[in-house]
Amino acid sequence: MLAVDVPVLNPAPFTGGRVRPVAGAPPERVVFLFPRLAPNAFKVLSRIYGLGGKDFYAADAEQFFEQAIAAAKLGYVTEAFAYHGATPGKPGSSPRPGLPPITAAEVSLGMAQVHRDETTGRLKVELQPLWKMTEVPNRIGPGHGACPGCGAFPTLHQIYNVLEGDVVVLFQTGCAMVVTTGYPATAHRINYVHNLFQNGAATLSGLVEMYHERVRRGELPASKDITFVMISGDGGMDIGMGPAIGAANRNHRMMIL
Ligand SMILES: Cc1ncc(C[n+]2csc(CCOP(=O)(O)OP(=O)(O)O)c2C)c(N)n1
Ligand code: SF4
Repeated sequence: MLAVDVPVLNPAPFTGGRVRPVAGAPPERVVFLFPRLAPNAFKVLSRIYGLGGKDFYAADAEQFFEQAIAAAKLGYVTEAFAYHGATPGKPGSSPRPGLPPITAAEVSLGMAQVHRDETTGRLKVELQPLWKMTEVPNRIGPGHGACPGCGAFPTLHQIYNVLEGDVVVLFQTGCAMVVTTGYPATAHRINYVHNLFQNGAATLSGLVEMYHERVRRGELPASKDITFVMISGDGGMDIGMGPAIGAANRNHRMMIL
């Protein structure tokens, strides 16, 4: 038996079925004794609801109770997992094929040369002219939902132009993330991750460390060209300020833009 000690405001006589109060318990507390349950005696029905902002009404909840009661009466669960109230769409259809992922070779065109000045220790960066940079294919595909004239994407393109090799990018929540990731498509032609303002820096720094650790163990091929970049806005730099400063203090090999 399993004993559960429950404080009660109104210790009325308990008339439950298999669960019963212990005789002689003080009047302000009731100790219930539950028959010890066999392993896996619980039956679980998982239901996902509210997808796509669908409302959830009392009638929906009643359906859940009816399904639970039916399972209890049957003694087993016929449908362990189901979506509730979701529109199935067109199950056979698939999105139109988009542009292929960008390869590292396509974007490694020498748009920036970096030299260390050995006397001062400073880095000297020489950039190709902007007209020359137009040769670099964009890691963000065209046709996304940004407003015409949005400044975010030319800026990103300029940064991407000078980053050679593989790039893993994490966008925090914000307009640039929303307009490029309309389900089921994506405009990102490189490895892309999204996470929340307060999680972005922790997520990307974790990926950085996981990557280098797996390279160290010989589980991933070493690439000296991989760059981890987090794209942040004022959301990420106020709600996510602490994790971003933490990532900077820990000195992970990543960039925050
Ligand atoms: C964890 C979390 N907190 C708060 C919000 C609400 N929120 C949505 S967008 C946004 C501001 C985003 O600003 P910014 O990062 O500059 O992006 P942009 O203005 O380009 O959309 C906030 C606070 C959210 N989506 N998620
Ligand atoms: S940030 Fe968003 S709302 Fe602003 S111009 Fe760009 S796409 Fe439009």
